[in-house]
Amino acid sequence: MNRDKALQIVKQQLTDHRYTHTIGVMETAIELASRYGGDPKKAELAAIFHDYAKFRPKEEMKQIIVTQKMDPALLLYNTELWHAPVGTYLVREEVGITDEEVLNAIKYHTSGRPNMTLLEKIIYVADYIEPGRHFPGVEDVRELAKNDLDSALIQSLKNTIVFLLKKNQAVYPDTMMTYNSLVLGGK
Ligand code: DGI
Ligand code: FE
Ligand code: FE
Ligand code: FE
Repeated sequence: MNRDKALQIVKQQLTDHRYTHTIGVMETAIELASRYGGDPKKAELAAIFHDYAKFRPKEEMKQIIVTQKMDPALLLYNTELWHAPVGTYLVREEVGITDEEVLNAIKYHTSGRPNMTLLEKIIYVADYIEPGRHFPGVEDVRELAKNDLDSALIQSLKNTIVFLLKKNQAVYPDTMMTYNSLVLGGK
């Protein structure tokens, strides 16, 4: 699918603000792909659709998690986690994307997972550092991403975990496992 067609499809699913974020993730992901030897076309496609399900009703997302037999623990944690795996399902069903690498990059863009592929890391980090992001610590991650994608990934996971802890929120186990596996050198 070409970029214009993909953007036209995703625009209908998003607010203007989230669409602008998506463009930022797309441009950043392509840049990271060229820097780290990733596939720029897959990075483009995964970035465009990464937040496809962001504004689906919670009830619909819950239904999909249950009927598609996704991790039931998702239902216990922050609902913000749901749009990533649900997005993968909807992008396959509604848009017809079948590339497993692209689908996995969408699926793991919020939580990460141990042993992430290069494409998954690119989308995770691009989502965190795209130019529209302004949270504390983002500039450090932008600097790290210029030289070392894994360091950028660890730092963004760490920031997210600390952010959740400060708000007294639970941390989804995959997020913790991703962080641990990177720190322990599993990559
Ligand atoms: O969809 P975006 O806002 O572009 O970004 P995202 O998909 O990375 O969503 C991250 C949000 O999810 C962030 O505000 C924190 C929240 N969240 C809640 N629980 C967890 C979590 N993020 C991670 N990584 N792990 C959690 O356990
Ligand atoms: Fe997201
Ligand atoms: Fe993210
Ligand atoms: Fe996003």
